[in-house]
Amino acid sequence: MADGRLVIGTRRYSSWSMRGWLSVRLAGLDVTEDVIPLAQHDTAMRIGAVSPSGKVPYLEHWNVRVWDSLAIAEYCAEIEPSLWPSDPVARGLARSVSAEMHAGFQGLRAAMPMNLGREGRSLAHGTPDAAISDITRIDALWNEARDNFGGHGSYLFGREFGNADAAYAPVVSRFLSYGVLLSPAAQRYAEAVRAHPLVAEWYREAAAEPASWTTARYESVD
Ligand SMILES: N[C@@H](CCC(=O)N[C@@H](CS)C(=O)NCC(=O)O)C(=O)O
Repeated sequence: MADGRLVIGTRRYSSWSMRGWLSVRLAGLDVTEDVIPLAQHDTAMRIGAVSPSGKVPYLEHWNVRVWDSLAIAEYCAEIEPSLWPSDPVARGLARSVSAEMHAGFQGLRAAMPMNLGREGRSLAHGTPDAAISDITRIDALWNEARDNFGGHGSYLFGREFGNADAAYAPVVSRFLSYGVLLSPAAQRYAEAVRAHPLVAEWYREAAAEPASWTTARYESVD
């Protein structure tokens, strides 16, 4: 019997679920995974029945209830501290860039929603300024983390894929599917994240979701 459950939304679309799932899997929690398809007639009712915020991801582990991807990341790091870098300066940056993702980049998120089933996307009316400035900032912060703490590893803080990489994995998917032009180091980082076994597993499971879970709300955007 599992130690709890993780409730997530449609893998194809749910960037917040992807972040929470990555942290949970990296921490090795033994939980079942319940998927609630997004944008269906009963989605709000089904999520509301389990998650106090009315949003996914939502985690129950032993007798602990945690919702919101950043809270889940912190909870997972209590169990597996290596999800944050051990060096306090690196850890400060890892927490900050994760919080920056969690609280911001609305321009990018609005212009380029995650859809793991669509590659080679383009924006019919060009990339809005707000998205361009988010892309510029993300490229810079990835380079700052990698230049200072990446060492010989492929990830933001070295060889281990941690909570900060989980926070940016859905951003990577947007950059790759829209063909966003990045600095060479940021492009290499994006490709390393996409190739990580857990990210690849999430993509595979997204591709295996029932066709009936696709919805015009997410498919009709550029
Ligand atoms: N700040 C939250 C955001 C969670 C969120 O917005 N989740 C979306 C799915 S990606 C959701 O549950 N939406 C409710 C719905 O679609 O009915 C987090 O970090 O977990």
